[in-house]
Amino acid sequence: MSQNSEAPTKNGVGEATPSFASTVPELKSWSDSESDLESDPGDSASVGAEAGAPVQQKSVTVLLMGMTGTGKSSFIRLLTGNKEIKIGKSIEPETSDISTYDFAQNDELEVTMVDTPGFDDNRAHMSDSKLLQDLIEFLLKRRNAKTVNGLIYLHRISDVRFGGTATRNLRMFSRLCGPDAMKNVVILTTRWDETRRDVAEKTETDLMNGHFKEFVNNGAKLLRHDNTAVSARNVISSILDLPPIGEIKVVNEIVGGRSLAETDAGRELDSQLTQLKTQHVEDINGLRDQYKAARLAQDEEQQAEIKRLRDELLAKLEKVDKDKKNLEGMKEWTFASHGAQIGSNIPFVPSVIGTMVGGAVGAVADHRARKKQQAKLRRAQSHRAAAGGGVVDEGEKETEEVEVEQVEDLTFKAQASRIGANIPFVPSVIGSLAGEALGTVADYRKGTKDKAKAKREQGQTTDPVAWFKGKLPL
Ligand SMILES: Nc1nc2c(ncn2[C@@H]2O[C@H](COP(=O)(O)OP(=O)(O)OP(=O)(O)O)[C@@H](O)[C@H]2O)c(=O)[nH]1
Ligand SMILES: [Mg+2]
Repeated sequence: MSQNSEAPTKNGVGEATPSFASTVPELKSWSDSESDLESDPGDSASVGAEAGAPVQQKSVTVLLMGMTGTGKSSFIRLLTGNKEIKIGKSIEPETSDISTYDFAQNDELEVTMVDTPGFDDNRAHMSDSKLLQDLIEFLLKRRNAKTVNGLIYLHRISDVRFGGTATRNLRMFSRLCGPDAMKNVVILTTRWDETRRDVAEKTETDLMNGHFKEFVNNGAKLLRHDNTAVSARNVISSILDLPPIGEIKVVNEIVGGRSLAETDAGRELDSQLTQLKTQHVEDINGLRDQYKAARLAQDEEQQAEIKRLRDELLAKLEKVDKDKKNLEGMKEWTFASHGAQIGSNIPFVPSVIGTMVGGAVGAVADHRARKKQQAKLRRAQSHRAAAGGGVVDEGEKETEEVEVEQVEDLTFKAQASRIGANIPFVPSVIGSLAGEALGTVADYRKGTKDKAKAKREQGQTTDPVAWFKGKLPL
């Protein structure tokens, strides 16, 4: 039996479920909590089955977070068997992008695991503000399409002290998720395989009464992982039964109109970066006193070492300073300016209209891209003509001509009508007509603009007052 299977599973009220139970995915968990009596997702699913309602989610998404080196990528590799997932060989951070990995739990259920890098100011090529932005953009992109069902926060049980970076990551995680998501959180302690059992258990108790207390009190589970596939699968099984979270706090904040910098997570990061800056300045100043002492003692080796440390700290200070400025710039990063293009919906607007507006935005982009493509094709044609040569391949020429034709045919009217016809819940004829009407107006206005432009280019005036003046004698 794996170590994880012997682990007590702590739920929101701090009860321990029997260890064996957690190894059997089919078993429903037992608890004395009244809320369990009111709603049992397992039971309602089976009632739904009888009534012909959808019985099971087809897709489940699990997001992993935690400090670098805690074993996020290793965990996903164990689950998926994907050998291409890179895991760290040194203390240097390994993962630098957010990546997803899919695997089939069974015939009816696909699980998407999301691997993320940890927040770490020592990371050379990536900043924490960029990571926050990436996380938010990632969550917005998947908004509604694939709701997050579970969040796993990893921590090494072998760490004798809860260091600064661990604290920073845990605080960021807490601010990103918010208390409401905690029922879907698993705090996973790793490296049980390499830690003395009594020491690990003592650390676990300390964590439960200290750093993880707020999480457990809000409903998070505390589980153990011993680096085996069985243990990883048990953890995932405990998440699959959970109902989807909806949106986690940071997404709601952004969609509700806050800028990225003004979300709780953004503010937390700002205060962390300010703290780091102060710390680096203090450390550099402390080194200055040591340097003076080394000079008095004429200890050249010591002087050189202190200078090296100072340069290292200066580089860190510069990086943090840059990161802080970058985060300040994200006061401009709002759902309206960025999120709407990333996410599928617009805040407070019914999804039908949101989809239409989204479609229209997409169609304009599409239109521009096609215009560019048209110009490119034309340039290529005129170059060939200037070079005196035609298109060698007749088939290619034909394709090219069809492409130009398609591009030219792409009026707003045609596009709007196409979008209108696809509005959900609106009969396609009506949607198509409404879209066509809007598109016709847009085309008319565009046509007028184009004519005015052509006249301007020929030196003719389009200003009615000037035109009138031009008609006056003298
Ligand atoms: N013994 C033991 N080693 C582990 C465990 N989990 C991870 N490791 C090792 O810890 C190191 C870091 O693991 P990763 O999976 O790369 O950690 P990560 O959280 O993805 O780290 P970043 O990508 O840098 O954020 C690797 O050498 C793993 O082999 C575990 O449960 N037990
Ligand atoms: Mg990793």
